[in-house]
Amino acid sequence: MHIDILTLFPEMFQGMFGSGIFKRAIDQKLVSVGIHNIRDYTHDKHHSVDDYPYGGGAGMVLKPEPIFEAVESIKGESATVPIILLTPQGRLFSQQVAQELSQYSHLILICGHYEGVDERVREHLATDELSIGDYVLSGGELAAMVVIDAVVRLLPGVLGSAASPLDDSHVAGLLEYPQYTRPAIYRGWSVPEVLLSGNHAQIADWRREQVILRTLERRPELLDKAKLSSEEKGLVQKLRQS
Ligand code: 6GU
Repeated sequence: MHIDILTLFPEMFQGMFGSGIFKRAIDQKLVSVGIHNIRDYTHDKHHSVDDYPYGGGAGMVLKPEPIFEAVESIKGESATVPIILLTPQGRLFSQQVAQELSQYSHLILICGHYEGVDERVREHLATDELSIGDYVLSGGELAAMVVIDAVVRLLPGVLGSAASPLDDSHVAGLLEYPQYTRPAIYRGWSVPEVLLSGNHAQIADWRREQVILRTLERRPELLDKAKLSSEEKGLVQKLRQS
């Protein structure tokens, strides 16, 4: 996958791509990233990226020309690459959207800033708009990083063979079971007995029950949407009654 990012603050992305799973994924050529400064696509002598809103009001609005020109120069001939505007007005990002985006070989992300982006960018350039939640960030950069993180870790080979993204919370629409490692007793707090038993069938049953229990306690609304086996549905019934 190749990801192009249009931003006024390219330096914000250095940390993310310089370490951890991203650095490894980039070194292994599983993903490549182009970080483009929107300001580089201006032509006036002040390199203006924003201007006052027509009709008045507070704040500045990102001008359309540099954003259109940046996208057009990056996109080349491809007609199918998603052009995603990060904005609090976008559709809500989720694991399902991450999975959907992970199927593309190329993504273009536009980070909005200031009070907004000229509406013609939404209408005539962006093919999708994403928000990462119901709160306002000062720019789309952190949102772009969230989207990229969730998408890139789904790409084949990025997490390595041992860790499977299929077990993650939210992949099946439910929360993950609790995890423990050594020591078996820490400050008097013991690891659940069943996990030390070596009985894999019992461990699997316990984990399935924990998944349902946790989700019921913390995010009950997820259970209504999740695809449950008939056994799991029985478990929900039982736990709801107890
Ligand atoms: Cl994508 N952008 C901004 N500025 N704020 C947000 C957001 C995006 N998603 C949630 N809040």
